[in-house]
Amino acid sequence: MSHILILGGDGYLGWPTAMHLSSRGHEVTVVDNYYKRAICKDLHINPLYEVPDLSVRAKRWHEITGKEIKVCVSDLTNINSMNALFNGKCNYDWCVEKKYTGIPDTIVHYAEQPSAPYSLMNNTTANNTISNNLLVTNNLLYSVKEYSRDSHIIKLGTMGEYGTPNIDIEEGWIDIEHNGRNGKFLFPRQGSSIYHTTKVMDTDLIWFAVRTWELKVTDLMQGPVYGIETEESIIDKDLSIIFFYDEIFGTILNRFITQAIIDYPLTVYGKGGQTRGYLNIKDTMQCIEKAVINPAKDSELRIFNQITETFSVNQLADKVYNVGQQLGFNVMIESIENPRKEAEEHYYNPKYQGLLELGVKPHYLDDLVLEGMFNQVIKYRDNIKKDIIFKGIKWI
Ligand code: USQ
Repeated sequence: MSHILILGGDGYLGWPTAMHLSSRGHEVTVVDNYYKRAICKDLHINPLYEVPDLSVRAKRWHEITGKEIKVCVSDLTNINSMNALFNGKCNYDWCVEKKYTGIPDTIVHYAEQPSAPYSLMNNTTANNTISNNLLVTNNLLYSVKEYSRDSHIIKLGTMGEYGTPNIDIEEGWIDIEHNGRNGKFLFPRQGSSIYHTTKVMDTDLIWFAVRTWELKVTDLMQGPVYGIETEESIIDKDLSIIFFYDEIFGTILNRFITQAIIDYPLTVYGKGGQTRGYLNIKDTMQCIEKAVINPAKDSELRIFNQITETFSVNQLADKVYNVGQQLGFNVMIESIENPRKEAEEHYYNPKYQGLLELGVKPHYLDDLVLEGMFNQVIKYRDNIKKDIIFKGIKWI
């Protein structure tokens, strides 16, 4: 079993990943600076229900399972804070035994500002996104180079790094023949927001570190995630996943379900032909676990496309409409002017074999999954704030 650091352990994916890996016997430490909570406070964004801070959640996890998830609240844009995770100088905010667990075998890096709309609100939010995301990634690479070269870094990238090219999307790399010669290169990247562009720059930093310092990294190009529960989150209310439905932090399917419940027309941006690769949050858990137990090789930048199926916005809206109507909701669909700059009709054919070959068994999006989401979200109907669903943050 390994010792795993999860950077960004407070988020939509971080906390469920911590529980998932802890329940499988790994020794887990979560680190976060509550940056996303601070943005939410500033912008008056509420999740569907409040979730306790990491120390409370880790304590509850320990009470229920007897397992420990160590908690460290720390700003990793500061290199001393990052180094402290590797040199034993870290101050834990919660743990059973104040004993340093040693060099991590694996680091899961989620510690980034994840919202494309936030990154395009104004120059300050763009700069915040760039500085937070790139500094954390660069600091991590430096700390691993300094203290822990054998650790496996699992970095959360995004399918949005590729954009929507008019050719098939490979898993990270492409063979190019040019003027009679051949070479293998990172697949061309063209981020569709400042946020997505920071992910592209992360990939370049990582590739530099792999080539130069011989680190081993798995970069996961993940699509928009949906879902409200995992195997572990349902054990107790205090272990719930933080769930957003607002324009800034909510991903499309989570938003559509919430909108359908309160008779808010589903906000299809433009023509609705925008196609992306999606996955259930339960599959994010599986993908990370598979990457942990099957690490990249020394000096390898291994890239997987972390999706299980593709849908257009219109297809998602139709699915939510059909299931919502069957459940007695008055679901409406409205095409509104697209606040984003993106292709609304385009070719999209990504490959996503790698994680399936490692043994991930997808939970596909069927009516039962949608019904389950409706049944969960409706419990919090009275908490839903209409005014945060759509503000129309414009790309241009
Ligand atoms: N969309 C609508 N209506 C809405 C919300 C979204 O039509 O009310 C459309 C968007 O225009 C876009 C698609 O749905 O074409 C997906 O949007 P999204 O908000 O679910 O996802 P996105 O902004 O791309 O970002 C999310 C996560 C991000 C992650 C990314 C994966 O917030 O952290 O990296 O999904 S990907 O999209 O593959 O880059």
